[in-house]
Amino acid sequence: NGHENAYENILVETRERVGIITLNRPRALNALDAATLREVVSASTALDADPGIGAIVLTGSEKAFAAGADIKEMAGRSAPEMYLADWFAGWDAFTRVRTPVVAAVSGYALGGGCELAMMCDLLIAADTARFGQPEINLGVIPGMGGSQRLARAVGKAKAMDMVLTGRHIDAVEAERAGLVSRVVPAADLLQEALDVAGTIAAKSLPSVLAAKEAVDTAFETTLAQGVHLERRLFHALFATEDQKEGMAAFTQKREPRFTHR
Ligand code: CO8
Repeated sequence: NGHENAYENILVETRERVGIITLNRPRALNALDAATLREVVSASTALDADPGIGAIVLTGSEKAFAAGADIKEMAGRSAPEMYLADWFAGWDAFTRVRTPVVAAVSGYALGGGCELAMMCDLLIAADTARFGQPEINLGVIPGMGGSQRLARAVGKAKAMDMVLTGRHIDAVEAERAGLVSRVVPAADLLQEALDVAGTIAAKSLPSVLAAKEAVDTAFETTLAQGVHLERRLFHALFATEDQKEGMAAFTQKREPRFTHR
């Protein structure tokens, strides 16, 4: 189906309606350099445009989801160079993917790795996962949205703790703090993520996209505006055959057969 293109730093495959992107730069613990950014954006955008894909899984290796932005690539650059290149702005395209993305995190998710995981819609962690924003140890701060998304995900107290000290947290602490939705044994991580993605991909796609848009809006606007948008999206879904089918199936006590999936 055309998604298994020759990328250098990622692997892409599809299983039924689920696309899988695997960060694959083992010699640098999946550090996110500019080439990897381009490939993740290209692969996720292509999967997003494919109506045969209903959910995407983003994962790394057992040892590292990603150990950060590529420090060696940035180390020698000047402020004007960083500013003129608008370093990291390319990741914004990844956050515009409308198809739900499930991050499956094993091992290190540090710096840009933690930030990339937080750009996904749902985080599932292996019990080996370690999350951190260690940029403070490099004389900088998070640059891929970490200070903002971590504060929204875990609140000010723990975000300040992590961003100011560079301390890593383990999977248990990450789940307790609300950063991840589930923790599973490392050996079960990919299967769990594929099950979650498969469950989402089996729903009616318009309702899935609307649901993601509605929840994302909660982090961008006031309560009244968010509730208003939700209600309008809810009304609009009554224009789909799948709303008729879903509600008919409920009253007839059978499984729905959705058309838009
Ligand atoms: N960038 C580039 N290369 C990396 C990175 C990285 N973020 N992380 C690991 N690598 C490389 C190592 O340099 C090493 O390469 P080599 O074999 O050529 O020396 C290889 O991956 C394996 O790593 P280690 O030998 O260090 O493996 P360990 O198991 O001993 O340690 C750690 C694993 C603890 C994850 C360790 O690699 C580490 O601390 N990595 C860096 C973590 C970090 O600080 N991440 C934040 C990066 S900064 C960021 O994401 C936001 C932008 C901030 C701007 C910074 C500007 C300078």
